[in-house]
Amino acid sequence: MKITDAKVIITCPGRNFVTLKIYTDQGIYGLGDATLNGMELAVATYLQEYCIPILIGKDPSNTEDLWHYFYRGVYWKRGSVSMTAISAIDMALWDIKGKVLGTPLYNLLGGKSRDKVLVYCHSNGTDLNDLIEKTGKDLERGFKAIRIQSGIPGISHTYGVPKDNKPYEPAGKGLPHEESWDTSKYLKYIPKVFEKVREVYGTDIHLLHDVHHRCTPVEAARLAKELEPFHLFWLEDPVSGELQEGLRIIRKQSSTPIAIGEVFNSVYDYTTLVTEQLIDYIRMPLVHGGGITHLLKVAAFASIYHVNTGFHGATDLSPVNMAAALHFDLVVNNFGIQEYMPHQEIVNEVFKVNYNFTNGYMVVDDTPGIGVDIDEKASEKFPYEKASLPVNRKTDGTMFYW
Ligand code: CS2
Ligand code: MG
Repeated sequence: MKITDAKVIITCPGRNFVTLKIYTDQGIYGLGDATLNGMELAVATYLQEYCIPILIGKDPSNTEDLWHYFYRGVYWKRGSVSMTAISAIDMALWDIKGKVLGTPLYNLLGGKSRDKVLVYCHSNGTDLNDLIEKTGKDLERGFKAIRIQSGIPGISHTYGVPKDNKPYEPAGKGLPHEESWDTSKYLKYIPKVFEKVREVYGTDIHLLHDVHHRCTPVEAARLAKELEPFHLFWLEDPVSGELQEGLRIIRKQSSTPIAIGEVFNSVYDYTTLVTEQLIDYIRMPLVHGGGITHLLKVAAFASIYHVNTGFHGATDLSPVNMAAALHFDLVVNNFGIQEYMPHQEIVNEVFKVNYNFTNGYMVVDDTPGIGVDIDEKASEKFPYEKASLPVNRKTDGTMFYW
């Protein structure tokens, strides 16, 4: 079998998505997600100018060799842009493999270890009352695990909380807008938020929280310790995680489970974190972490150290990634949880999905390969629109992590 062509489809049904479509001489094609929020065109260009010409004529069955061609073989390696491109290629090749063999992706990865995938949603309140109301609605919808984010008094715009009561979308139109941040106000308020949520909804639900990289290790240690009584499922990205050793400070102080790494893209970002058991969940998603081929290895490595998966699943990852992640989640023994931020309805005009949510869990059907298709004609109705993630400054103007 040979790859005859590949193309990059960029579309914006409510938000931008980049999809790689690889064609073969057997009339079968595969799809891979190549969406990197705010940097869509950089990935598209890397795929179009560098990767696609190399792929043409290669045997798509050789997923392992082709992965190493684009990782080990390429001198300028790693980084979000090139790893997203590798992920898209890898996903599309596994999709082809499944379609050729007439079997869903989960069978190729080892078969089902569970029947359904535990997912968590986002409950984002502009203030505590709004949060309590929204959490109640999420519970009514059947969610068993909920990520709790709240507006903070005295901070004009908090990560994860939409201003206009619309569903939260991280990227805004045009160039990055600036937000402002005050760690001390945040640290003072968040324990009260969890105290209230537990008081109202009890201890049966799983609660999660995303710090979004905004603490130093010692601040994160204080937060993790103060949140201990509320038994979080996890505290996400308490620090930026570039300094892996920094997690030792948090770990020594607290037993609150830690999830990290939605912005990571290689197993090498995780070595100290995993071997020293400084975290409990790996967040790196298939779409940014080198695809199925790499994540299978990362998950196996993590499992030796009792670290589980908890893949990133925000709306800026396309339905192709979501379905591929669900196949993966069904298989690996050390699956922990999957993030599920439902896409807007309009996304279904372009992507035909094969998964659904019922009562706290998600499943994919038995369509061969990943099982998601793209309607190219419909995708043309939604041309690319420039959008960027915000940047963040401390209240005195100092540039900070967003
Ligand atoms: C977040 C994301 O889902 C998460 O945990 O951290 O909303 C993240 O900010 C976006 O995916 C960025 O594009
Ligand atoms: Mg996050």
